[in-house]
Amino acid sequence: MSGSKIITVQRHIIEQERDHPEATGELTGLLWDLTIAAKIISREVNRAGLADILGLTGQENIHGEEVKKLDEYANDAIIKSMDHGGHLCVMASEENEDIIPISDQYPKGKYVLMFDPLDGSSNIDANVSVGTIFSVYRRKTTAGNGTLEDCLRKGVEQVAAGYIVYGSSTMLVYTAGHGSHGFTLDPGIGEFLLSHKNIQIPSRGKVYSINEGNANTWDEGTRKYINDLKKVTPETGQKPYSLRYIGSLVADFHRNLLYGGIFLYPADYIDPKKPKSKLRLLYEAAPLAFIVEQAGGKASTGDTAIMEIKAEQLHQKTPLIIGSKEDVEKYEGYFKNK
Ligand code: AFP
Repeated sequence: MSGSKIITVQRHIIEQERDHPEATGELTGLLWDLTIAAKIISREVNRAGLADILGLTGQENIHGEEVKKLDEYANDAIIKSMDHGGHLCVMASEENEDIIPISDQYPKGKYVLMFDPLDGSSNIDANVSVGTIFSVYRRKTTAGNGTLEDCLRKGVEQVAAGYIVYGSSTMLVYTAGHGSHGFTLDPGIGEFLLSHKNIQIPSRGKVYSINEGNANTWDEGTRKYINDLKKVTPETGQKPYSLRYIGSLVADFHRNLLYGGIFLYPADYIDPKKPKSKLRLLYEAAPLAFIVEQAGGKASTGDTAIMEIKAEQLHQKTPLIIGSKEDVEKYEGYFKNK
């Protein structure tokens, strides 16, 4: 074992809180509960490949209940881990059409939790990394049950955000506004240990991540930008960027966060009067924007900072261009001049 300190996520959260004497410990409790949900989901995701041979899905379990699909399982695991802790007044999930109230039997807290329980789950049967994304806001209403108003927010109002990527190992990356930090789950002891302190995304990358099959639906600026990334200019030494696209947002984002690069899911302009986006503002774009900004990167729609968009609807969609600062800024130049 090397000489570096072993820091669990719990200790890290507590130590961050100590720097803020006004903190009540509620956010610490909330984040702690979330790590429990993450471990439960991680265990289940790791067993996914055994589902058919062990009869884990699409059949009845020993209690005679039908075994749920993994995204529903993850959704339930988060709700059941979070609803009774007294930290939350309301939740919203990518899987639920409406807000999720806290049951009358449980105390209500001052925070709002929004999450995408298992993003990229269509990839799971191929053993591709998937992820959970979460976002925490302080409530706007003052007492009782939280409302839709508590959920329809601007990204800049987030107090914490994070994701868990279930990959070759399970990693949690979170920010509470003091840098973005990564923890790797040690399955032997069941703890997330600090492995990536104060992550800094390189200011420029060599990778772009986009679904190029959609090229005919893009705006002119995006088309030109992507074309230019492939150019070779011997005079300046510019080499083409490499394309890396998994199709699982957390996995694509995580790689680019560590190595540098740009992820793009622009709007579909097949009908130029009605551009259509795919990714969700509250459950995907805003939390990842908070994390990338805390790591020195940037997130944009092309002309607006993701963090500045006020949600009008729970499942609102947005274009998402996210990653290394200089790469995102360069894209914005192309987008504005389209
Ligand atoms: P699923 O959860 O249905 O697999 O969708 C994944 C996702 O929302 C996001 O994780 C990917 O970045 C994006 O969709 C991929 O979309 P395309 O398949 O259109 O490229």
